Amino acid sequence: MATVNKNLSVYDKATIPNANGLRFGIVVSEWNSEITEGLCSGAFKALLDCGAQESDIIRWNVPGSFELIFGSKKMINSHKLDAVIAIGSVIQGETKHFDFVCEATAQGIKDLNITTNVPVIFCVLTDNNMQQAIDRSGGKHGNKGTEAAIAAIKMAVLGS
Ligand code: INI
Repeated sequence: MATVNKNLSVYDKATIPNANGLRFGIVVSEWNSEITEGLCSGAFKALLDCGAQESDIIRWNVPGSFELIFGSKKMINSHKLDAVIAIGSVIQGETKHFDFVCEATAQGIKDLNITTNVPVIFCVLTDNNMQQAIDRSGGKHGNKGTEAAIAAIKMAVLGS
């Protein structure tokens, strides 16, 4: 597995574009909120650390990961943004629900990247159990929210 013994949130600031003046949206799913709050906090801190202003970051909550698609679309249509980070945590249960939510959310966010002019970063953990989610939202494998923020900055300035 790619993340074994790997901390995902280490970045070299010298290689990241300055985010001062860029505007970001963060859409956060309320499902497994102890995980999504950790991811959001990692993303927020990394954006600020790379130069973004707190007043240039908008956060909205949505009920579940499936709603990240509409939430991100509506945010793009109502604010002038350079990138959006969609944050969710889906954890495998006993039924096929996990597969449908993961598939639809990934496809929906992919569709937004094709149809709108604002990059939407996929920061949705899809884990087999809660421990895997804890390990990736500020635990032993770092914080995928941090990684998403760096991706958002890079995509916001792509081609400029
Ligand atoms: N949504 C999640 O974000 N994570 C989950 O683990 C989850 N599970 O397990 O069901 C989940 N379901 C809700 C789904 O995202 C929608 O909110 C719901 O289907 C209403 O559209």
